[in-house]
Amino acid sequence: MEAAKKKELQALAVKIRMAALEAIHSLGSGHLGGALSICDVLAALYGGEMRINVDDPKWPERDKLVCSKGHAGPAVYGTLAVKGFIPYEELKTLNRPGTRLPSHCDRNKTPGVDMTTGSLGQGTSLACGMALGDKLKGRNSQVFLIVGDGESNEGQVWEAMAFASAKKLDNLVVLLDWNKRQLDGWTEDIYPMGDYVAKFEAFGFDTVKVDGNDVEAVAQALEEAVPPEDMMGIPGMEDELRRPMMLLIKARVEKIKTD
Ligand SMILES: Cc1ncc(C[n+]2csc(CCOP(=O)(O)OP(=O)(O)O)c2C)c(N)n1
Ligand SMILES: [Mg+2]
Repeated sequence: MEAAKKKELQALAVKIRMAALEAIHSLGSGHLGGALSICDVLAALYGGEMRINVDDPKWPERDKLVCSKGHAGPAVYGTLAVKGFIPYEELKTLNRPGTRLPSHCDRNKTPGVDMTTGSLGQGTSLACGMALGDKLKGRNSQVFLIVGDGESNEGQVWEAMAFASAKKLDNLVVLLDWNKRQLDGWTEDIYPMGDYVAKFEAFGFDTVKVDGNDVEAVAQALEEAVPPEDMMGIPGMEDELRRPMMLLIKARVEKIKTD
């Protein structure tokens, strides 16, 4: 990646972090950690990888984001404000009466939000439906799905992942936010899920592990995740490429021993 592009993405990630913080600070409460852990991912997506149109947020051919961990709404809103989908000042209305920015993502309220989420697990099935729908319509669109590591305790996540693989949803990119926390505890203590990479590979996904606090690394992994068009149509090769993708977004968080 060119140095200028890297700088641009890093600056965008900082802006998104600040915007998410400002929104949550103005309200006085919210899922701060869950929002902050996806800011670099959002910068990589909205800073280049995603095909979007600020003037036409519902453009059918666009790439779509499903933030299945809907409680990270303030990070999504921060991104949309920085990109110009909503006025920056509106962030201060987070979860206030009459707002277009409820605490959890709502596609009927916020321009640029592609799917309503908040009940953990459900966004995964919705994203698969959207990816399949885009394929049936012949659209060249990607669906990016952010899933929490705690959220992956939900059986619905695995039902959806099996579906994605069975339907060869190569236009689906799952970003598993391995921030190691869920609400007030360590994911490992509450309900350890073992090896995410092995699980997703067993479900028929291609997988990549990436440093979730390195926006350049996330952007590069995303670029490689989207199947190259010129490889399609090659007999024998096509089936190999028609697999959904999972990026394990590893936060630089380590368990602190207190004893
Ligand atoms: C079905 C369902 N059960 C419980 C909750 C309450 N809840 C909100 S956030 C959260 C923890 C989620 O952890 P994780 O997916 O790791 O997200 P993070 O906070 O790390 O972003 C829970 C249990 C919910 N939103 N939906
Ligand atoms: Mg988590």
